[in-house]
Amino acid sequence: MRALLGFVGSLLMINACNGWLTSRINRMSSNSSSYLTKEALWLNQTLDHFSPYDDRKFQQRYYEYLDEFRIPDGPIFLVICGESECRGITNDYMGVLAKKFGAAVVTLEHRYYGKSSPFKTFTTENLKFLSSKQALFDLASFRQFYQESLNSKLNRTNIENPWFVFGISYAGALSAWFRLKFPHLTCGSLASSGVVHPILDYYQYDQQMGESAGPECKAILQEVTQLVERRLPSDGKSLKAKFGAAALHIDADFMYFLADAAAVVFQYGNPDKLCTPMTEAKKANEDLVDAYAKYVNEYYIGTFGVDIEGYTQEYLKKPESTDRLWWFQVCSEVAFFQVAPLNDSIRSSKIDLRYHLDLCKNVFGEGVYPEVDATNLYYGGTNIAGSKIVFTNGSQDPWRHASKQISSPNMPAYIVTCHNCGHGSDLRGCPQSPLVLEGNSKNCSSPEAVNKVREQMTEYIDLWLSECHAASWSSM
Ligand SMILES: *[C@@H]1O[C@H](CO)[C@@H](O)[C@H](O)[C@H]1NC(C)=O
Ligand SMILES: *[C@@H]1O[C@H](CO)[C@@H](O)[C@H](O)[C@H]1NC(C)=O
Ligand SMILES: *[C@@H]1O[C@H](CO)[C@@H](O)[C@H](O)[C@H]1NC(C)=O
Ligand SMILES: *[C@@H]1O[C@H](CO)[C@@H](O)[C@H](O)[C@H]1NC(C)=O
Ligand SMILES: *[C@@H]1O[C@H](CO)[C@@H](O)[C@H](O)[C@H]1NC(C)=O
Ligand SMILES: CC(=O)N[C@H]1CO[C@H](CO)[C@@H](O)[C@@H]1O
Repeated sequence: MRALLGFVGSLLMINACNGWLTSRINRMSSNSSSYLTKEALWLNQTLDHFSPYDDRKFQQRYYEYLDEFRIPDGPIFLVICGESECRGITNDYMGVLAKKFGAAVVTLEHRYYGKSSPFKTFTTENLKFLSSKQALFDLASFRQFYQESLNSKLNRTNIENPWFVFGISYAGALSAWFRLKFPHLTCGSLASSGVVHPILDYYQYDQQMGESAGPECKAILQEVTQLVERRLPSDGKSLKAKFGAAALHIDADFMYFLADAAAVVFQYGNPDKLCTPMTEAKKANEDLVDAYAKYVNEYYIGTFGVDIEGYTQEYLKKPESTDRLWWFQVCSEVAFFQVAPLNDSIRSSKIDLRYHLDLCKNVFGEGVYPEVDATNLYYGGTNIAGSKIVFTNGSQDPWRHASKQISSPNMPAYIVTCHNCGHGSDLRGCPQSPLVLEGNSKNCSSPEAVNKVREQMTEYIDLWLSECHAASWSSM
């Protein structure tokens, strides 16, 4: 998680990242009722879509859920899996949408993650085919492959079902970008907390944490950072041990870990798990570092299940470490470095651009650099010239400033506003850890806010699917 888009983490399970966004959540639960299906299917995928000479293939995993499918002409919902292992089709609000629309739901594991890796080890050389551009092409060729295999199952040729793509977080960005780059292959897109705007120094992440925490809790978290910074030089070893983080030899890695530990509650809709005990400790005049250590051990390491090892650069350098994957995408393509803002930061000012660039260099070697400008040139950032894309964001989610928050014609944007509305709340409900099944909105501090946005996005899905249908009938 350092990367924290998804989270690099370790055992959650909702959907996406290893990087930052999501993956922790993904690994969190292996409860089979958390999935609509876990039965893996495979296709042979092209390793390099952009080389005219290289015809190597690798095996890519996918899933299909047909229980609600209205044969033969129901829509096909492609749920994009992001930067983490994809263990099945998550049983979140997608299950409700499938029922409502009589849709088949399919999910493709992102190349390199989980069981869809072309290589056994992730040396920097082996990672060269890991990019959002290759991943989008994978999705396009999967879309054709699946439509053809469905056609042959139904004993027909040249028929197109209406498709719609979905994704959360990095996968949300892929969802928007898929519609942008392959508009003929989908009727529309939902980009839930889709981070379509790669930013080199993403200081807004920390700022949003502060805003979500509110002035009182923010001031306490800032005080914790100052206390830790003051004690580190003389008492580093025992201080780190208190947090179960003795393995973090590099002080800035430790400070990053402490910042992530706080971030997670805002990202996944649990602000009170952190702010309540910290405010109480402050009122009782307790040692704030001890109170924070208690929270980190019980919640971040305990309940949330983060793995400290993922924060050590020694570990990230090992070619077999799967945490390298998202970091590689970060260090080569999208950055989103969660740096300290110049002013009023929660995290340590040691977490700056230099820290991240050094990490990239240390972990991947000279020559890997986050080409954020090139990425934005390719996709357009918040000026994305797409159409029929719904953008949704949670009001408390530190990632929302990397998404598209302003509506434009044909690309409506909604914000899900509530006290615990975080990353992907529209599809996952809240809070997301401990995991709430089926994207339930009942534990959101304002379920109506979530349900309202769900209604709005459902109207667009309906409209765009029907326009797609009309077009495909008229061309026949
Ligand atoms: C799995 O889900 C079921 C149904 O929601 C629940 O009763 C059970 O406690 C869950 N098990 C675990 C290990 O989370
Ligand atoms: C993938 O390739 C292997 C080896 O060439 C082949 O045996 C298998 O049938 C292919 N799978 C699909 C789904 O085409
Ligand atoms: C598919 O079409 C073929 C040729 O018309 C026919 O023999 C076969 O019974 C059909 N199968 C199904 C499942 O409809
Ligand atoms: C620093 O942040 C505070 C609170 O957000 C703001 O009032 C102040 O104007 C900022 N100062 C500078 C120099 O940006
Ligand atoms: C949801 O709310 C109910 C009470 O309204 C509470 O008992 C339950 O623990 C909450 N679940 C989560 C995951 O917060
Ligand atoms: C659609 C929507 O509500 N967008 C808002 C998202 O958040 C930004 C920043 O807070 C607002 O300026 C937008 O209006």
